[in-house]
Amino acid sequence: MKIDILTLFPEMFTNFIDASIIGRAVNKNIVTINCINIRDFSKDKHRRVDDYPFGGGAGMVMSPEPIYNAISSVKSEKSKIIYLTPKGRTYNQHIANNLSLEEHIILLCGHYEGIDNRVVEAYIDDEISIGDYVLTGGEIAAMAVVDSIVRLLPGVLNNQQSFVDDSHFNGLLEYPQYTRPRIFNGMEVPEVLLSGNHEKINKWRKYESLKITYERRPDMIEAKNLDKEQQEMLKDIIKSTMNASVDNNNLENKNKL
Ligand code: 6GU
Repeated sequence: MKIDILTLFPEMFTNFIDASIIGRAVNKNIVTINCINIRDFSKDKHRRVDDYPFGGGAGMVMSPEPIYNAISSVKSEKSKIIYLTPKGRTYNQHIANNLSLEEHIILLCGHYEGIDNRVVEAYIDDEISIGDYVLTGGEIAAMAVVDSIVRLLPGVLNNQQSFVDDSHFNGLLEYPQYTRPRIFNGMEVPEVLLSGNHEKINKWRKYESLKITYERRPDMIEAKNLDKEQQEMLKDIIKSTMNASVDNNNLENKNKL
């Protein structure tokens, strides 16, 4: 896969591209990541890349020519061109999975009050936001997108199993994990994980995954088709949370007396 990042701040990406799992994927030539400085494509003698908005209003708008020229310098028929903007559709694992199948991705990082809309209309295939909050620019969002895609590419993670259990990959949040020591500050690791009984362990993990998802992201439970075993587990989880809240109410009432 090839990824080109069009940005006014290419230096923000240096450590990100070199470090850890992304760095390893680059070294193994599984992915090529280039940063292109949009300012290099300004024809203006002061290398300006922004201008005042037509119609007035606060802030500056990124001019269309430097962005268009930067896109043209890397684009081919196979390129998927994505603009990172808080106005985009909200990024999720499903989008990451689809993007990991692309050959060439171009990520355009916006700044100021955004970019001239003619560029968006004519040259952008998709607009992505990484959540409902505003960042000063698209760079951190671009890093989130690159990271989530690259880790899915074959050969990047050592253990191919490792992303199928991830939170979100199968539409649920991940079960809790533990490592040594067996007792830490008086807290023990759940007994079942030490049992060596893999059927029991898998069942426990399936239950815990369902439970944490039900508690934190009921919307994900709604969206998912549960198998028979999960449906039974969910009934049990609902029952025990109702009992727990009854217990809590009793406790609260007791405390009031
Ligand atoms: Cl993609 N860009 C900016 N500037 N802010 C954001 C974002 C992107 N996603 C969430 N907030």
